[in-house]
Formats: sequence, C-alpha cells, structure tokens
Amino acid sequence: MTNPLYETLLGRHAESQAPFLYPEGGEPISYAAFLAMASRMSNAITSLGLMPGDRVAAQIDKSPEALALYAACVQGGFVFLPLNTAYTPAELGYFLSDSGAKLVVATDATEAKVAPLVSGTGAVVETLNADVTGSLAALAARQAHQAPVAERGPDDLAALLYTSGTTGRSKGAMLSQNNLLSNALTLARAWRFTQADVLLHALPIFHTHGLFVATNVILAAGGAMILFGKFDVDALVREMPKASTLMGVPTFYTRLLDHPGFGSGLTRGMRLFISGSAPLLAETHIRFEERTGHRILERYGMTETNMNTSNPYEGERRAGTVGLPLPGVELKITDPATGANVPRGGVGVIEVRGPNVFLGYWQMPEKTREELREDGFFITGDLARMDEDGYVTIIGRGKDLIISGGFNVYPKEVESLLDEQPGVAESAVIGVPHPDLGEVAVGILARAKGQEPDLDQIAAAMDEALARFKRPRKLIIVDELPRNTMGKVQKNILRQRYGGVLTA
Ligand code: MLC
Ligand code: AMP
Repeated sequence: MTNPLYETLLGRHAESQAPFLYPEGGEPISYAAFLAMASRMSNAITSLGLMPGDRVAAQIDKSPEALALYAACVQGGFVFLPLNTAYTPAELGYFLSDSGAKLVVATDATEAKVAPLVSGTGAVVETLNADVTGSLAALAARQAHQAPVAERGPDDLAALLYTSGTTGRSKGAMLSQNNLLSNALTLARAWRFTQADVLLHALPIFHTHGLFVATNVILAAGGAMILFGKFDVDALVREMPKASTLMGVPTFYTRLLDHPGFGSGLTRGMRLFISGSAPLLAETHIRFEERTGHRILERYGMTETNMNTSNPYEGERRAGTVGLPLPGVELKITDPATGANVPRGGVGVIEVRGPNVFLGYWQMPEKTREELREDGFFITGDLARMDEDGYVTIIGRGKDLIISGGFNVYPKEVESLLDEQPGVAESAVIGVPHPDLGEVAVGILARAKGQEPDLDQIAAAMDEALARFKRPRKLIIVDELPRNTMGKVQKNILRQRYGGVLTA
C-alpha cells in the first residue's frame, strides 16, 4: 500500500454514500462527500507549496471541515499538528516555531494574533471557520474533488501532538502512520465497532481521545458520528436515542448523572459507554450502572502511546481499574528507581511496548532517551499495580501532573509564571479534588519578605499567558512553603492542608 493510514481508514470509503457525520443542526455528510472535502483541502494545501512531511498546525473550532483538514493531511502526507483552542498566543508561539510548521490554520477571529507569531519564518497563515468560511475554505472550494494520495510508509510521521513536560519545554510526540492505524484497528475490534454504530462525539478534536480514539475507530469500522461543536449535556441527552455509543472523559459521566432527564429510558438503544483520559471514580461507575444498567468500559492511554489497556467488551468490566493490556501491547510494572520488574500485585511505574508506541519526541533525542528505552519500552510515569488476573489499577502518578476535566496541567509551567510575579517569593501548584472536573489547580504563593502579592494583578498576568483550564481556581498566600530536609517542597502536605478548599 502506498499510504496505509489513508487507504485503510479513508480511501476505501471514497465511493460510499453511507453517512459519516451528523453535524449538530446540519445536514448529514456521507463518506464520499467527506472524502471529496478532504481531497479539495489536500489540493489546497499542495497549492500553497507544501510537500509531504511538512507540518500543518491548526488551532480551529470543531467542525466537519476541521476533521476534513486532518483527513487531507493523511492523504497529502502532511504532518497534522492540532492545537488546543484554549491556548493563548503566548503558548502558541513555541509550538509553531518548534515544529517549523509551514502552514498555520487559524480562524478569522484569531488570525490577527496568530500571524505575528510566524512572521518572517516563511510559514503561511490561512483561516478556516466552523461555518465553512475563511481563506482556506475559499481556496479549497476552487479545487478538484479528487487528489493524489501521497506515498507514505508505516513509520512515516502522521501527526505531531505536543504534551507539556514536568520540567522544561513542551515536547512534540511524533506519531507514525502505523501508531495510529494499528491502535484504531485494535480498538475497533476490541470494542466491537461496526458500520451500524453511531457515536456521540462531544470531545475536542485536538487531542488523542477525540481525534484518534473516537474518529479513527469510527473510520475503521465505517460507522457514523453525531458531531457536537462542544460538550453540552442537554444536547447529548437529546441526541442519545439516535446513537449507539459514547466516548467521554469522566466529567461527561458525572454531568450525565446530574442531569434530571438521564436514565435507562434514554440509554435503551445504546450498546457501549467508554471512559478515559482521567480516572473514573468507582462510585461513578456504580451509580451509572444503577441508573442505566450499563457498565462503563474504562480504558487507559496517553498521547505518546495511544491506548494501552481496556476493560473487556465481553467479560468483567471492573470498576476502578483500567482493564487489561490491549492485544499487541506489552505492559510491565517496574521499579522507578531500578527499572526492574515488580512482582505481581506490587506497585510500580507502567511501561509499555508495541506498535502503538510513538517514535520519540520531535527534535529532542535526549528527552526521548530518558523516557523511551532502547528495547522499545516507554516509561509512562503512571503508577499502578497489576492483579493476578492481569487487570491494571492506576494508583497515582510518578509525574507531577494535574488532570482537570481530561486536560493536563503541568504545575511547573504555572509555577514558573507565578514565581515571576511581584511580591511572590515562590509558589507551588497542586491538584485538589473537584466534583465536576475531578481535580483542578490551586496555587499556593509564599510572599516575598515584607511584601504582599496583588492577586488581581496576578490573575491578569495569568489571563494573558495561560489557557483558562490551566489557571489556578484559587490562589492562597502563605508565609512559606513546607519543605523536607532535602529542601524539596512537600506537595503532599499542601494537598492535605488545602485539599478541601474548593469542596468545603
Ligand atoms: C473548561 N474549563 C476548565 C476545563 N474545561 N477548567 C479546568 N479544566 C477543564 N478541563 C473552564 C472554562 O475555561 C471556563 O472557565 C470554566 O471552566 C467553565 O467552563 P465549562 O463551560 O463548564 O466547561 P466545558 O466547556 O463544559 O468543558 C468541560 C469539559 C471539557 C470537561 C467538557 O474540559 C472537555 O471537553 N474536556 C475533554 C478533554 C479531553 O478531550 N481530553 C483528552 C486528552 S487525550 P472560565 O474561567 O471562562 O469560567 C488523553 C489521552 C487519553 O488524555 O487517554 O485519552
Ligand atoms: P495525555 O498526556 O494528555 O495524553 O494524558 C495521558 C495521561 O492521562 C496518562 O499518562 C494518565 O496519567 C492519564 N489517564 C488516561 N486514561 C486514564 C484512566 N483511564 N485512568 C487514569 N488516568 C488516565
């Protein structure tokens, strides 16, 4: 095959009149129509001078055209680089320069702020709005609806997704054609997806979950998706009778349970509810089953590895666990200090190897070597144990990471900004429990001697620099931060002390 990802997930549907997308409030879009959109978009990108292997960065709202841009990149061999729409220009600049993106797709509303970030680099900025307007939409409309399929091998780069790091700069995870394709085929099979499936798609499409797990699995099965612009629990409840499956972060499930109209009447036609990206409380799993009779299927993955484990479709879906390693994925639990295997039932760090595991970090060979062993095992930084019968339970994170509503917040990034603020000697950012989002960030600021930090001014500085989901929901001023004898800030003490500040 010249381009296995394109041919297996997309090209084979080119003549199909079966529905692929039901956009919220719009007309259904068939596979054939979607693939024609993708071809026009691919021709448009080529007409801008891009070659296979060039990066296409996109910070755009969710829409059928936004998905077609992803498909166009697969077809034309361009490397797709989706960016969270919440990122501020201050955050964006780094991704655009580090990746060397040749084309940056923004919206008409954001173009004026995005264009200066790449001025002088030779990158082209085009726009694509959710209502099919914008310069790229106009250019695509003038193109032929068939396009060449670029020759790409299984190990060629298909996508670059940035993940923040516990220290230093964000890292671009390089995902190959085969990383994406192998995982899509494995998941479609494991979760029994078929042409008859209609997925409720309410996730963002700039992360692994909404882009690869949801979209690629539906493409692999030839099913359809009801495409919501964003998560809205009322819309989800309204459309549920037309659907068969849902993929969501745990917040989707707690919000559904809080909805007065949600119950077994609504879920009668559904065959599967899948959760991931953040821990699903066993209590949510149990309440969901009591209300609907459905046992949520929890799975575990990450940007660098796609999906690693899943509870079984048939067999026991065990609440509080992320299930068993997926077919083709080797998983071991090791001692973080020595890398030696931990005996069954013991706690250690999860390491995974398989066709799902990424190629490494973009232009960061040292970071790659630190996390991706020479024998192919990737050190995830998640702490877990594996039971005698193979079920994996995640019990914490070795990495200093907060997961808020399924979005990752790296304390270090927020702390660096807080530390620079007038009146602040130093800061610590911790995750505290939150009933809706699982956990959220809270900042503890140690005041500089004889000074008082101005919280309004600090909030304004955060607004300028950080995506909203990263901003601490509360800032607390203290005289000093607790430290151990080695001088390290004791976040566990802060978590105990301030863990109830948002729920009390
Ligand atoms: C929104 N806000 C958040 C937030 N989402 N704050 C913290 N954490 C979040 N996740 C902020 C908004 O900016 C707003 O701030 C305020 O909270 C209220 O917003 P909202 O309207 O209630 O939020 P909503 O749009 O409903 O978003 C909540 C959500 C969304 C849970 C639907 O965050 C979401 O779609 N999450 C999914 C993330 C995801 O796809 N993760 C997958 C990563 S891939 P203000 O200040 O304006 O009031 C991965 C690998 C794997 O992890 O295994 O899948
Ligand atoms: P990301 O880097 O955004 O892809 O986030 C990946 C991280 O999300 C993993 O390393 C885990 O810490 C976490 N994660 C994903 N799925 C689950 C899950 N089902 N339970 C607990 N944590 C999860």
